[in-house]
Amino acid sequence: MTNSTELNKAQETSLSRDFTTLTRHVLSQSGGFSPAAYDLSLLMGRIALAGKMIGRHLSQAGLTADALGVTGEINIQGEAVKKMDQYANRIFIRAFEQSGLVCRLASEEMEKPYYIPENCPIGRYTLLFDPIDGSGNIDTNLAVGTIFSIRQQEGNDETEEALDLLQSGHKQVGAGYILYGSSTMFVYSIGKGVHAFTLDPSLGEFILSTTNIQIPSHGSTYSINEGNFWQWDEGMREYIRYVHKQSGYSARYSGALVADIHRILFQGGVFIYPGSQENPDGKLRLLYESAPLAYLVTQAGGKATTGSQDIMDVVPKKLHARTPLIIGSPEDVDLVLSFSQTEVELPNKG
Ligand code: AFP
Repeated sequence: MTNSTELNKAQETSLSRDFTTLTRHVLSQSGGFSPAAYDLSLLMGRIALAGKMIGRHLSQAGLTADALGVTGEINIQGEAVKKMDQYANRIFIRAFEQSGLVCRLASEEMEKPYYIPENCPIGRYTLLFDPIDGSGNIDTNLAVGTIFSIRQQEGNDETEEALDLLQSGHKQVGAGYILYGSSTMFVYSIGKGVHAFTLDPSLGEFILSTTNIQIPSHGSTYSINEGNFWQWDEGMREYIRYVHKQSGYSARYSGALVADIHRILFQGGVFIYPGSQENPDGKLRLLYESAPLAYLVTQAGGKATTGSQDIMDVVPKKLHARTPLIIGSPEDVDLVLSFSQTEVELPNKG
């Protein structure tokens, strides 16, 4: 009797878990069954579909013709375009054509926003995304990600500068990432906490795996490309010397922002991509890398700053603007800032 009751309970738990799919969760998070809630859940479902297709392509990367290596083109950032970058960008465009959801897409791979005129009278949203973050990892079968930011469609600026997109991170109505790692995960927020879903390949569905993620206030990880040490200002170099002298810190840096942030979201710590003498604004792009991750990490109780300004407050001057980034557990972000800002209380640096 006890055994069968326990069995029923276990079955109930696993059934209720398996039925909490991503789109159902978004619907319940956006407060009911209004047309706006349906639109947002459909939109998130299309992003998830794009993610599943990208994940499928990545999982066969060594076996298909157009997954590894570069196309021979140079993108707007001056970087060599990888075949997967181009493929994933096309997947996003196809996922939103004729969806009626998104009027405009902007990505790392496109110089100007991509308009979908047939969606514009009804599409309420603009989607900004980095189709493959960390694409340098693909050829060696390491983790990569996709980052996305959702904004309400405002205005109809079709100029190259897309002036109506040049607004702060507070304009985001949702953001998230997909991590293609040992499993494929979808992590998102629409301003009501941060929630993680794991792709169940047998169902083809993202199933809720962790709800209301809270970033630890401190973690042992510091994540930064120390190869650039001599290009940073003295404050940043001092921070690195400090963690080298302390016990309890571990350097972890994968070359894919999404993978590094995912670790920090769950286990705490700090990710840093500072400005350098050559590139004072660093490498990372504000609108589709730093701002969406700042939105998520802030929702989880963390912090994100350029070093002098909250990332969420930064108003970009152009679509592909870059920004330095210090992001993660609040105590660890404050510690980094303490090496360059006197107004933050200094820890014991003995
Ligand atoms: P790619 O997508 O061009 O590989 O760049 C990845 C990235 O934007 C971010 O995901 C990494 O954290 C960062 O660049 C790595 O840059 P470095 O190689 O300069 O450390």
